[in-house]
Amino acid sequence: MKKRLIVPMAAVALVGLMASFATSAYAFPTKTVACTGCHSGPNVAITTTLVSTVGTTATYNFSAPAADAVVVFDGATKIFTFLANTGQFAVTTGKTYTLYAVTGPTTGDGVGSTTVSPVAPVVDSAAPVTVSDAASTYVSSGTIKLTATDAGSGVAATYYKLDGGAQVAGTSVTVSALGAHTLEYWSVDKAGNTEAHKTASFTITAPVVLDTTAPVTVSDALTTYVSNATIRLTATDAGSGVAATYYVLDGGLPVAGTTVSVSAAGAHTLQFWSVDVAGNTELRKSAAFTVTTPVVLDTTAPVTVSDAKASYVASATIKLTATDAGSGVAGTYYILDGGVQMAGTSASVTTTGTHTIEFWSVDVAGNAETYKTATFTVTDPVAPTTGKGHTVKVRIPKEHVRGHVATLTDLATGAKFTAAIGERGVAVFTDVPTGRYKLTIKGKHGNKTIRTVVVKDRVAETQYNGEDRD
Ligand SMILES: [Ca+2]
Ligand SMILES: [Ca+2]
Ligand SMILES: [Ca+2]
Repeated sequence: MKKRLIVPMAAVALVGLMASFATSAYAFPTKTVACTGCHSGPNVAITTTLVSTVGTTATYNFSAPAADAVVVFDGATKIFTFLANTGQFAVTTGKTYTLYAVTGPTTGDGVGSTTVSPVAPVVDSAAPVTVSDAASTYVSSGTIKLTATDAGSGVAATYYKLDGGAQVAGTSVTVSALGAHTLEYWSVDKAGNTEAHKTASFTITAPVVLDTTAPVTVSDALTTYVSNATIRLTATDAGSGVAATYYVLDGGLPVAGTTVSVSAAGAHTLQFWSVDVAGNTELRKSAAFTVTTPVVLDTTAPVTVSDAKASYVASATIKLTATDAGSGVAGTYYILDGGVQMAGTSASVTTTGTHTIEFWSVDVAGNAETYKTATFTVTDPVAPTTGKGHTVKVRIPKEHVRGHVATLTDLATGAKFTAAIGERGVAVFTDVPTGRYKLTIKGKHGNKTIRTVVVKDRVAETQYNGEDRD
């Protein structure tokens, strides 16, 4: 019976044990009270998984497949008891919690433990800070490094744009293009904070090279040009580069330049050379060329004019003058009175009468002018003249006898001309200019003015047969 009771008791005790398991039946270890020997059996594996952290509350799942029970301690305080081998619990961040797993209440049973230390999510509102190591000048090429730091969530990425180009992710950029450059750069942290863009300016310079070689200049000069020569000089230099090109035309003064224009016809000589930036001077070169006069197409005949007047006395000399636009006058010709063709620009005629001269010219290109005609007359001289005036014969009335003297007095100038009265009462005055004269006779009755005598051009003889007048 007792045993029978015991059995039920045992059963009850078992039930009671089961009922009190969470509080006392399992002797879990604590931080402050060592349960020495409570559990010394095989290790009971236990793992935790962080489910979430919201604010300061972290939620974990645990798993201890071999365990019968699991407890969670906050320091020395047991805060959760699980009579199960899986479960979930929530704790406040900022502390370390210990989980124990056991397989039974006796010392022969196993035990295991683990800890969790939940932390609150980082609150990050500050952008990263990126710095560059860019120098102001690089020779040949430069490599700029970007270094970003972030307080909080940490740097997610660093970006840059070179000279306004495409956005590139990276922290190092190498530039070798000569000249000035601008690098724009910034970083983004893991919380999504983007740094304000920064810029670095720098210049890539060409390396300094030792240049001991003079430039080389070439010309495109031809040997012959028509009307105008334009010669171009092209210089190249290995090293420091061409500083200047010079030339001398026909031994003149040096001129800086690379283009030479010459329009003066004839032979020319061009000397040219260049100097590089390092000061190396090229030996002068020379080009000889000729500028020729252009061939003009001439289809226009010359034009000839004569100075022929309508009439001439005693003789005529006709001058012919020819001009030509283009090739120029080759020759001038004339035919006088239908005679033989003559070459020349002057024709003389002494034969009295009416004459005709035909004249024309031919140019170098062979264009012949249509002949022109001039008609003129040559007459005999009206009277012989001597010196500056005329010979004047005056017949004096018979009472003024031979041996007396006749005088012509110019009424305008008072000039006097005298002549002896010869046979038949004729007095001959020579070299008397045209004009009006007073005729005076010096006879036995003294001086007597006879009359006025008019001497006209080409009227050589004036006679007076009139009466005496005072
Ligand atoms: Ca940050
Ligand atoms: Ca050079
Ligand atoms: Ca012509």
